[in-house]
Amino acid sequence: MTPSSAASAELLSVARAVALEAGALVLEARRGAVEVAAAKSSSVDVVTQVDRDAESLIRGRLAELRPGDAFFGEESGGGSGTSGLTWVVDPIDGTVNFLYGIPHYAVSIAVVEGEADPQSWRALAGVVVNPPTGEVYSAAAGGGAHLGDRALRVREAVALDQALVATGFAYLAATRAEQGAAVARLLPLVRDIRRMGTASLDLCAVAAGHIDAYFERTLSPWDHAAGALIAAEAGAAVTGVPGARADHRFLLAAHPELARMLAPVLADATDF
Ligand code: LIP
Repeated sequence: MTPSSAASAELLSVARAVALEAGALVLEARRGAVEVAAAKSSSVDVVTQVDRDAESLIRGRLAELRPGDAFFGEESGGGSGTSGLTWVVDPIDGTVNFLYGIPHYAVSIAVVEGEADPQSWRALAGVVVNPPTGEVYSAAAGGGAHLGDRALRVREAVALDQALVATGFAYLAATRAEQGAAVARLLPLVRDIRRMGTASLDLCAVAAGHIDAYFERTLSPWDHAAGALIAAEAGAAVTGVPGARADHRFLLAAHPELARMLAPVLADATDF
């Protein structure tokens, strides 16, 4: 049974409290030396011990606060539950920014009804915390999107050649070559491109009106679960490949009118 708005508000409160705790751990760790603990899908897809420690804190606190819920995290994988709810967690989204000390990374925590499958889940609440800036983006389903206590709304739609568009690239060189070629085709058609390195914050930037659109391929569920809800609750259309929801194949977030203009251009540029 879908939780009530009061239950979603409670879930949001849990997500915010745990994200802030993890954010404090990450920020403190960044004051010292940070080293690569391991490489994952490629030599540049790295994880630090801080990623692992932050996810361990988040997983432990959620087990205390929400013992019947399932968990799905970037670093420690899945864990079953009995409640029908799943927490989808990226302990440090923008790990490479974190590793280099670029103050643009986030703790992203979402809770969904169902499994951690973007094609079937119903996002109930999401929080994205940027520890270096203290920004706390949040949304509950049907409750709007907020930065702190300020309500967020996407920018009004602009013409394609006025659109400031953010994107990101994969960790595999061959995929980056395709993505770079797609951006090269897109760049003369729009105002400009931004590549900021953190999907969840890119989605929050759409919600806050700091960019007109964001698209990316090869994202994982934990990259977009919270940010996509925040963007949607701020009035953005968040879409995937034609006929599907946003997932690893493709994600686009923008004002609905701009999304309608941009989707076919991106489909042509990215050959999906
Ligand atoms: C990152 C995403 C970003 C993408 C990066 C990377 P991570 O997630 O947030 O949008 O362009 O390549 O996937 O790996 O830092 O959690």
